[in-house]
Formats: sequence, structure tokens, C-alpha cells
Amino acid sequence: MHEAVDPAQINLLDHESVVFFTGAGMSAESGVPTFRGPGGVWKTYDYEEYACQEAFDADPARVWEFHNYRRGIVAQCEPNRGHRLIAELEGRLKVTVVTQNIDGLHQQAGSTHVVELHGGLWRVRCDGCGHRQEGRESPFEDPRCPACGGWLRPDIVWFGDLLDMSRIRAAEDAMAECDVMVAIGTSGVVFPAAALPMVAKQAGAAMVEVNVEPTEMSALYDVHLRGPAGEMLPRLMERSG
Ligand code: BJW
Ligand code: ZN
Repeated sequence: MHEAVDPAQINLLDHESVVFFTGAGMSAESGVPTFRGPGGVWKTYDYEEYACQEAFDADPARVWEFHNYRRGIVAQCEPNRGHRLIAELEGRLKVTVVTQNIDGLHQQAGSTHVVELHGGLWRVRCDGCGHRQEGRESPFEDPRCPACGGWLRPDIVWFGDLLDMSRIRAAEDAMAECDVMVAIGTSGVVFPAAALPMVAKQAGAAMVEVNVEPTEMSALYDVHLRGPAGEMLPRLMERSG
């Protein structure tokens, strides 16, 4: 059962369960570049050359160079105030983080229920033999599979890759059961991830969008907090008296 929520009075602490659906804007205040907009990754790098299986098959070293550049950036980044507030909420209500980010900063901040829809920057896999490994080497110097000698690829969901079905299900279940769904720092243009919040909406959750600007998905939300995540998130936890 979902209670009716007055958008002006929304306070996460009055609810039992919340899903945070996060995108690149969540980590912007940590120094991780977003994908779209000014300074975005796709402004400098064409994803067709760096973030799809065809690009990797054509020139794995080039694609690895790009991912090593990103490892180098993320290795220097720390969770920000927003990541920490979300992690701290776990002690007070049921919190699930459904993230499109690959930087691992939610987990680093202490969140324990994190669904990584688009994989993880620190994991690699061999599609030849199924070998998987994890580690924070930066750069990752020798992307050859220790088991079969084939190329290891980043365990990231590139364009055209299928998302892991068990992760989609976990995300849908959390969305269907939550009282409040808070989308933070996502442009809402990449599918199927962008469709997941609709599950929460249909199930009657209160819908909150935190973003520095309106997005393709803004109409889905009841409450819009316009500003950086680290500044807006505390407002969702303030006691009004
Ligand atoms: C702040 C802030 C602050 C800033 N505080 N806010 C339906 C229609 C058309 C196409 C498709 C479709 N369904 C599927 C597709 C194809 C494609 C797709 O969606 N394309 C669209 C672009 C149109 N999808 C796929 O290919 C997916 N696979 C799939 O569907 O398989 C089946 C299939 C196979 C073959 C053909 C067709 C279908 C896989 C998608 C994988 C996405 N992967 C990436 C990159 C991984 C590589 C890497 O990282 O190296 O994941 S793309 C990139 O975008 C990354 C992100 O997770 C994802 C989402 O971006 P996000 O997080 O929203 O970031 P931004 O930059 O877009 O937005 C940042 C936001 O933050 C902005 O709104 C700012 O305002 C805000 N902000 N600072 C708060 N401080
Ligand atoms: Zn292998």
C-alpha cells in the first residue's frame, strides 16, 4: 500500500522504502564527467568508436585506452555528500540504489543494496571462456585473459549490449515496491534504464526528480528539485517541525 504524498511536504524519513535511480549527475560533484551536456564524455569521444562491441572487435587497444583514461579519472574521485547521505539513510528506511553509473562510488560511500545496471568500471570479463576478474589497477596494463589468452573487455554495458536480466528484474521489483522514487542526475535518454522509473510511477510511488535542469523524463515526476544533488538531497530529509 502506498500512502498519498503531499509533494510540498515530502520527507523521506516519513516513508518506509525509497529507490534512488541515479545517473552521471550523481557523481558530477565528485569530479566524474557526465556523458551529455557541456564537458560530457560523448562531446570528446564518439561512442561508436569507444563504447560498443563493434569498436572493441575492430580495435581493442583503442577501446582499452579510453577505459584506462576513465579508470584514471575515477580512481582519483571520492564519494560526495549525496552518495554519503544515501548510504546513511540505510539505517533508517529500506533503501535500494538502482544506478546507471559504473564508478562504484555508491558502494564506496557504504550503500549495500546497489543494482548496477550498466556494469562496473573495475570489473573485466573474457567473452571467449567466461573468465571474470576485478581490481582497481589503473591503467589496466595487460588486458589478456589469464585462462585462454583472448582479450578481456571491461564488464560495462556498451551501446547495443544487452543488460543483465537479473539486474533489470531486481530494479523492477524495487521500483514496484517503493513508497518514494528519487531520480538523481540522469538525462533519461538511454533505454531500457530510462523506462524503469515508470514501474514505480504505475505502482503509485511518489516521484521526485533531482537535476540541475529539466530532462526528457521530467513530466513523470511530482516533485522537481532543481540544483546539484549534494545540495538538494538534504532537503528531502529535513524535518519540518
Ligand atoms: C546533475 C548534476 C548535479 C549534472 N546534480 N544533476 C529505444 C529507442 C532508441 C534507442 C534505443 C531504445 N532502446 C535501446 C536503444 C539503444 C540504446 C539507447 O538507449 N540509445 C539512446 C541514446 C537513444 N540502448 C542500448 O544500446 C542499451 N542496450 C540495449 O538496449 O540492448 C538491446 C538492443 C541491442 C541492439 C540494438 C537495440 C537494442 C545499452 C545502453 C548502454 C549505455 N551505456 C552507457 C555507457 C557505457 C560505456 C561507458 O561508460 O564507458 O552508459 S551510455 C551512458 O549513458 C552511460 C550512462 O549510464 C548512460 C545514461 O547517462 P546518464 O547517467 O543519464 O548521464 P547524462 O550525461 O546523459 O546525464 C547527466 C544528467 O545529470 C543531466 O541531466 C544533467 O543535467 C545532470 N546533472 N550535474 C544533479 N551536480
Ligand atoms: Zn578467456
